[in-house]
Amino acid sequence: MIIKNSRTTPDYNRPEHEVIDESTYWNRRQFIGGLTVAAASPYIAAGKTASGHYSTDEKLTSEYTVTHYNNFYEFSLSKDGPAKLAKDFQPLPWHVTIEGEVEKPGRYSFEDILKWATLEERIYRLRCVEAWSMVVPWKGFELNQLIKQVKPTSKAKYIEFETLYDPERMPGQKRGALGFFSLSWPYKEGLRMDEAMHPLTLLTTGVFGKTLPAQNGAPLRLIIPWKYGFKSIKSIVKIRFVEKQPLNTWQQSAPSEYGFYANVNPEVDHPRWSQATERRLIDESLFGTKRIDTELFNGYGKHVAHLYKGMNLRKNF
Ligand SMILES: Nc1nc2c(c(=O)[nH]1)N[C@H]1C(S)=C(S)[C@@H](COP(=O)(O)O)O[C@H]1N2
Ligand SMILES: [Mo]
Repeated sequence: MIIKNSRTTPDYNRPEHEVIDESTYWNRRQFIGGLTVAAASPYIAAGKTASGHYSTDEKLTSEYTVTHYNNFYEFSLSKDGPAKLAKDFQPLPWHVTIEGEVEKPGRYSFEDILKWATLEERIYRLRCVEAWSMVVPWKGFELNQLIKQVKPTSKAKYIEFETLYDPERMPGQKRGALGFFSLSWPYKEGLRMDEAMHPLTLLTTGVFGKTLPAQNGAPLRLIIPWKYGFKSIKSIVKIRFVEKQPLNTWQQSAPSEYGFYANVNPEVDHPRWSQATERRLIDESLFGTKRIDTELFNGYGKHVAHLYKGMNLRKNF
């Protein structure tokens, strides 16, 4: 894990009041949003929580940090590399191929997909397997909205996702080896169907009220907030409905270190470091950030623990 401090960046001295203003703004948006979703939400109907139960009101990570401290190996292995190397990446036009065990396969444009979507803002914690975390206001829609449109068959038990493979536009893909691992392209991820249908699972198109920057996975990326960040695959071009559990890129490259489930779990350490705590990144002062306790399922247990009832989480890491 390499931590870099971007002291040379012009936004480094971003005034504190801007951060506070943002967080107040988003919290207010969430409150209003919460009222509109209340009627449709089974959780609220059951009286479990008040408005905004999917979003956290924790202090947001700064927009600069969210968009300049990235993991996107298709561009670079460093944290500040993706923002620089993806600067001229033009995502549109964009198409997503939907195939496999599905009644309506096809090659859909980004605009086609957006027609199916009800976009909303969600403030989620993002916990990287490298033991840092952020609080991010995403804009997106529940993946289940897309799934319902394309109608999976009864054989569809899992979904496999793929990132764009285009080494001319994503220079990191020209590199085969990654440290002592070898990572093969395209980057792949997978979810079990019930995880994919869960209302917390978002396809996101924006962040901080703006269109998603290329370094954050434009134009369309997954966010699964109870799983380690590597599950949240960026710049998706393929969605395949399958019968068998897919092999995700990180599991393929280091199966003893990264599993299929990758649920955040403070009790199951990474073989090379502890997962009990995390560094919560708030602004560019990365070394000054607080270490906080990591929570099971990244704090989303009340929404998702039932998905893993009876499963050995140590074995299925
Ligand atoms: N295609 C692709 N998706 C990816 C990655 C990547 O390297 N390539 N990195 C993952 C990791 S490890 C994390 S922590 C998150 C980081 O998302 P962010 O840069 O928007 O914070 O993206 C995930 N999705
Ligand atoms: Mo990550």
